[in-house]
This record gives sequence, C-alpha cells and structure tokens, in this order.
Amino acid sequence: MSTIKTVEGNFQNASARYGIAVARFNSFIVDKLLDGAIEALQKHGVMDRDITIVRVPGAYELPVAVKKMAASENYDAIIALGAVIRGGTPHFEYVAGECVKGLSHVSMESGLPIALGVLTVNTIEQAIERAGTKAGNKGEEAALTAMEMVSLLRQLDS
Ligand code: INI
Repeated sequence: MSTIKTVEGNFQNASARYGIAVARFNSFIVDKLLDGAIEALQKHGVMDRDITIVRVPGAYELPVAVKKMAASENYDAIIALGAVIRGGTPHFEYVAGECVKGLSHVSMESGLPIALGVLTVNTIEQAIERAGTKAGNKGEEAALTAMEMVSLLRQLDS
C-alpha cells in the first residue's frame, strides 16, 4: 500500500458560510443556475442562514461585488453566477473576458475560493443545456466546487 499523503476536499462543510453573487442579465438562465447552486448547498447540509445572495446587473459587475464580499470576511467561499451569451458584436468578448479575469484576480488576491459559475456560450441553446438540462447545471457544479475548496483550504491551513 502506498504511504503517499493525499490532501483532498470533501463535501462535509455544513458549517461554512457561502455568498452567491448573481448577475441579473439573462436571468431566465441565471435563475436556474441559482436554483442548482442553492439545492446543492442545502443537500449537503448548509443552512439557509449561512447562504447570502448578492445581485448585480450583469456579469461585468460580478468582480467588484465579489471583491467587496471577499473583503467583508463574512464568507468562506463565494459562488459567482452569470450567463454571457455571444451576440453579433465584440461586447461578448469584453464582458466574458473581464468577468473571468476579474474573478480570478479577486480569488488570488483574497485567498478565498471563488467558484466560477458563469456560462460563456455561443447560443441560448448552449446556455439552456448547461442550466439544468442535458449538460447538467453549472450553478450546482460551482456550489460543489466551492464546498470542496473550503474543505481543502481548511485542511491545508491546519
Ligand atoms: N451581461 C451578462 O451578464 N451577460 C451578457 O450576455 C451580456 N451581454 O451580452 O451584453 C451582459 N452585458 C451587460 C454587462 O454585464 C454590464 O452589466 C453592462 O455592460 C453595464 O456595465
């Protein structure tokens, strides 16, 4: 049997506090991601009082809101949810790019796990597929990632 130590997160973090930052743009998709995220947290024992939803206008606004949330020290992890759907203009590239770059920057600066539940897709159909139909629910996946990372970082701290 191997004697190599492995450190890995699990989903037993019922005592952690989760912030969910949600973009209102494309809310018919993002609301499904939010439902998936909340269900995943509740299924693993997270209490409603340990979940806070923060709403912003669009995905572009997620990084600045998440930065404030991280600085507040009120959360053990933040789940960022949005849907950027390609249109006929380069706007998509800027919104999607700045959103993902900004969230990654905040995570590295703060040391807080920030789960990326922001869809960046070419079509509405692709968004629907990832919001609880044939390609799963990326909000649920982001919530599970947040839980796993809280657990992992706690173990790495100890
Ligand atoms: N915001 C989104 O969340 N998704 C999009 O697809 C989108 N598109 O395509 O324009 C979008 N734009 C708004 C942007 O996030 C800002 O709210 C806006 O530019 C004001 O700063």
